[in-house]
Amino acid sequence: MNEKVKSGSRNVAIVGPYLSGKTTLLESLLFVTGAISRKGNVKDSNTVGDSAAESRDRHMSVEVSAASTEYNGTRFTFVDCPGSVEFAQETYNALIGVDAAIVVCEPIRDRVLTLAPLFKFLDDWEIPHIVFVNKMDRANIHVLETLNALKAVSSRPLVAHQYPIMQGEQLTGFIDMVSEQAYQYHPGAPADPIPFPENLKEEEHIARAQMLEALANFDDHLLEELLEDIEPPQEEILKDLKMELGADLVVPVFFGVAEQDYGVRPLIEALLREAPEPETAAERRLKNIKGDTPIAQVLKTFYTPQGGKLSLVRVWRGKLTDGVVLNGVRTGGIYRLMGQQQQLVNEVAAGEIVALSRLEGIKTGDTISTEQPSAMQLPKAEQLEPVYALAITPEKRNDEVKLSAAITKLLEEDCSLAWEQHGDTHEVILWGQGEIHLQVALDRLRRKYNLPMTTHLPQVPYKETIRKTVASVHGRYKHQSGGHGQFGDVFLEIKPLPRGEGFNFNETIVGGVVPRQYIPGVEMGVREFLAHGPLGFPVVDVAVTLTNGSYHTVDSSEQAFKQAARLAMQTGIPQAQPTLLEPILHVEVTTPSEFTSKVLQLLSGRRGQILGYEGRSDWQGWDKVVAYLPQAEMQNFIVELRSLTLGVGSFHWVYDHLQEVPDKLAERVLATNGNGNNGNGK
Ligand SMILES: Nc1nc2c(ncn2[C@@H]2O[C@H](COP(=O)(O)OP(=O)(O)OP(=O)(O)O)[C@@H](O)[C@H]2O)c(=O)[nH]1
Ligand SMILES: [Mg+2]
Repeated sequence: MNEKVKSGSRNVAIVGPYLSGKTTLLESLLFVTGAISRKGNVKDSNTVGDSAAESRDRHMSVEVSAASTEYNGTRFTFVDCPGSVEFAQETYNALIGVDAAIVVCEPIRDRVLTLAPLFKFLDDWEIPHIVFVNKMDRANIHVLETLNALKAVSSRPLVAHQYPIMQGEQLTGFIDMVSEQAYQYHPGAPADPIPFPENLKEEEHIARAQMLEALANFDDHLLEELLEDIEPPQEEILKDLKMELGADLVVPVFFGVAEQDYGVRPLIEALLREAPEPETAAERRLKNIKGDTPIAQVLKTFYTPQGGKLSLVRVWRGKLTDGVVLNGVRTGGIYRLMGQQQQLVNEVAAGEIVALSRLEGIKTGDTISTEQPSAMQLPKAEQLEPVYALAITPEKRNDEVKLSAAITKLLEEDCSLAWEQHGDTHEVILWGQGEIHLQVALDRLRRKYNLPMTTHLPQVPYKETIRKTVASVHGRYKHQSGGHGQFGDVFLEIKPLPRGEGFNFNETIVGGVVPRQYIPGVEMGVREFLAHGPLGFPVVDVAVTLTNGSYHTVDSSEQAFKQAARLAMQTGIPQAQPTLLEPILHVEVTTPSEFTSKVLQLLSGRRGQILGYEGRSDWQGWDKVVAYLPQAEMQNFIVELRSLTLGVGSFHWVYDHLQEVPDKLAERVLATNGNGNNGNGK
C-alpha cells in the first residue's frame, strides 16, 4: 500500500443495485491509482472487494469491504457495498461513516428505478453522492433517457457532469461539462483530448444548460450570470459543484465502463476536486457533540477466518494511537485494509476509516471514545426487520451447545439477522432478509465455526380452541398399588373464552368436597392437558371451572387430582368442538405506487385481508398497503413481493391475533402436521 499521502483523505462508499459493477469499479479504481498492479475479475473470484469466501463462492458481494489507495497525495478509502437488497443493512451501516458515495447503476430503465430506496436513504442522511452510470459498453438506451429515469427517482436534482460520446452502444469518450473539452478513451491508457464532436453540440448544450440551471438554484450570483447570458467562469462552476455536492443539494452524473477502466480516472479526479473533505461529514454527524474527545463509530464488525474480531470504524474526531482504550476496551491494533489484507499502522487521524482489532463487546453502529463510560451516542442506521425465516438444526447433535455462541458472533457481524428458540414448536429459527442472506449465514456457521446445519421450513405456531361449552365432565382417577392407593375425582365445566383471553381456572367448590390443598393439582392437570390439545397444538381461550368432586381421606393426593383433571379434560375437550387457530400478522407493505394493484392481488391470493392503502406522505410515488396476513402465508411473501416490485417492495410485520382456520384448510393442516406428536396423557 502506498504511503505518500500528503493532503488529507476521502472516504467513499460504492453503492448501487445488485450486479451494477461496484466491485469491478473498485478494482479499477485501485488499479488506476496504482494500489494493485493486476486487476482481478468478479468471475474469477480474485477481486479485492469480493475477497470473503462467501462472496467468492457466489460471484457477488455479501458484505462490505474496504480498500485504501492514494491519488495525487490524498488517501482514498473506498467501501465496496453489496447491492442485493438482502444485504442492505451492511450498506446502510457503512454509509453513515463516509464522506460521499458513488452510486453505480446500469443504463437500464428498470434497474434505475430500483435506486429509489437508496437515494432516499442518502438524502435522509444528507450523504453527498454522485452517480456513475456503468456498463456504457452495452448502453442500448439514449443518454437522455437514462438521465430522465434517474431524475424520476431522485429527490435531488441530477446534473450531468459529463456528456458521453458513444459509438452505437459503446462509450468511446466524453465531454467534460465544465470545460466543454471532449476526450477519447483508450484501452489501458488515460483519455486524450479531442476536438468537440459537432454532432453532439445540440444535446450537450441542452444538458449543460440544465446543469447550470440546477446549480444556479443554490447560487444567486450564477443565476444572475445565466439571466444576463454571461458565460460563468469554470472556477465558479467547480466551486458550486463542490459546495452543492458537499451539502447533498445536487447529484452529479458520470458515465463509464468499469471493466475497461473507462471513466474511472475522470471519476477519481472529480472526487479529488469536488468530494467534501472529511470535516464536512464530521460536522454534520457531531453537530451536538462538543469538546475534543476522540470519537469513532463502528461501521462493520468482522470475525476473520482466524477468529479474530475486527471493527471497521470511522474516526470522527481526534487521533487514535496503537493500544488506545475505547469505551473501556483496549484495542489490539489499528489496520488499514485492502479487502482481507491488513496493514498495521501506529496511529490514525480524524477523517479516516480503519479497522481496529479486539473491540470486544462493541457492536456495529456503536459510538466509541476514549471517555468511559461514553455518554455520546451518534445516530445509527435503522435496523432492518427480518422478513424471512428458516428453522435450523445442527447436523451433529452434540453441536447444539456450540450453536448459541456461534450465532451470537454471526449476529454481531450482521445485525439484520435474528434468531429465536420458539416456545411452542421448540425449533431454532434463523430470521433474515431473504434466502441468499440466510444461506450466507449458514455458510459462515459451517466455515468459520465448523457448525454444519440442516434447514427446514419453520412450523406455523398453530393453536387450538373450543367452540362449545361442556357444562360438566367427570374425571376419576383410582389406582390401587400395594400400600397407599391413589384417588382423585373431579367435575369440570369447560367454556370457550373470547379470542385473546388465554386461559383461566376457577373453582366453585362448596363444603370441602375437594379439599383446598388438592385444587392446585387440578389446575396443574388442566394446564398440562392444554399444552397439547387433541389436534396437537396448545389450547387457548378456554375457561375451566372445578365444580364438584370427591376425595378419600387416605388415598387422595395432589398428584391423584392432577390425573383426575387430565382425564376429565381428555373426555371434555373433544366434546367442545376443538378448532384450529392460526396466527395473523398485521403487515404494512411499502411499494412503488405503480405496483400497488399487484401487491393487493398478492395479499388477497394469500388469504390476506386488506385494511387499506394510501400514498406515503414522506415518499412521493410510494404507497403503503396495510393488511392482515396469516403467518402460514408469510414464508415466501418477501420473495414474491420483491419479484413483483423490481426488488424494492418491503414490508413490516407484527403479530396481531389468532383466528380460526377455515375448515377445509384446517383439514389439510391437520393431515400434514396435526396431532402426530400430541403428548397428551402420555
Ligand atoms: N459489460 C460490462 N460488464 C461489467 C462492467 N462492470 C462490471 N461488469 C460485470 O458485471 C457483473 C457484476 O459485476 P460486480 O462488479 O460484481 O457488480 P457488483 O455491483 O459489485 O455486484 P454486487 O456487489 O453483487 O451487487 C460481473 O460479471 C462484471 O464482470 C462493465 O463496465 N461492462
Ligand atoms: Mg460487489
